Amino acid sequence: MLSLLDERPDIWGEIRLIASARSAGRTLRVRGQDVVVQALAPEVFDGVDIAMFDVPDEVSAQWAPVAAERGAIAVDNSGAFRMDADVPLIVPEVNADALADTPRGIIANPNCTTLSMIVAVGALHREFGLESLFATSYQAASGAGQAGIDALYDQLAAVGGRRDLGQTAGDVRKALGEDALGPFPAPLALNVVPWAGSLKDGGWSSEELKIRNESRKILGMPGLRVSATCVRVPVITTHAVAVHARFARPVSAAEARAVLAGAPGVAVVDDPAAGEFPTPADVVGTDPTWVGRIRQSPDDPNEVALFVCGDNLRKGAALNTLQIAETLVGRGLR
Ligand code: 2RA
Repeated sequence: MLSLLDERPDIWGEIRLIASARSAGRTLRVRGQDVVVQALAPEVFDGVDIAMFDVPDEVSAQWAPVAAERGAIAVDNSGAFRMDADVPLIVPEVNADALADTPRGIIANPNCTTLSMIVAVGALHREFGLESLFATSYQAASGAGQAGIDALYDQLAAVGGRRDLGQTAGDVRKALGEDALGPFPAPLALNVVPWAGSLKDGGWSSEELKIRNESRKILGMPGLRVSATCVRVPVITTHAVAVHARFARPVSAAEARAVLAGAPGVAVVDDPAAGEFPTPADVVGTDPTWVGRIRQSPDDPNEVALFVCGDNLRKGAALNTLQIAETLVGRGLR
């Protein structure tokens, strides 16, 4: 968030940094200025136009309403308010108009996996009319926080150079030891893990239901047919999603490619003959939603398949939060 603030357009007057009492008093540099971190308290929101929250759900649930009561619009990156009917869930490239209605003074930022694909899906929906969405995610370790990053680096260090591993059932798990799994339910090094989030009804993971529910809300399609499978892969940062989208009419690969190439926030890299398509390692640290492998289904002319990559810490989190703030200001809503 702080490094993106340095890069983004200057819509800011005073910037206040607010954190728990533990971090209060530290000095951080923002937009070329030293700013002393203040401890979270109701008064720190007095006079604030936009309060961007990047904290656990329970902290947002308690404090975003306080910021709103004190006159700020809270842009919240947690899951606390995303599905509340009176809180808009915003991706500026897709549904910025929903910013006009913020009855609680709170705006929610979607989950990073939804954000990694929804700009591309939204652009195609605008043009062709989405009917159903099937998605399989390939999620980076940083989606599980610093503990996820640390676990993956440690596991990679432990298996590095071990040419004996990955050949017998359970050998990687045994070599690492159960304590090395970190926040993941199985080894991530030399592996993929079909799990992210917590267990919900019917065997779905919370992450899979977030993709479904959030996509429906952002696109304004409460009955949209959505099915997702979320998988963790040994990548540090940048989520990838294989998307199969069915539209109201036949859509050729060329038509889909042209729409995506012209869509704000989307970058198309799609030349498989030359080995060119987006991969997390090639796009991490960048802002766009990267799209490649655009194909029309051979069995259903209305269905398009694509492979999407988005940096889960930038567009998937801090960047979208900042874009919401910039859009509020750009539209004169703040
Ligand atoms: C994950 N999307 O990747 C989650 C983080 N919010 O685990």
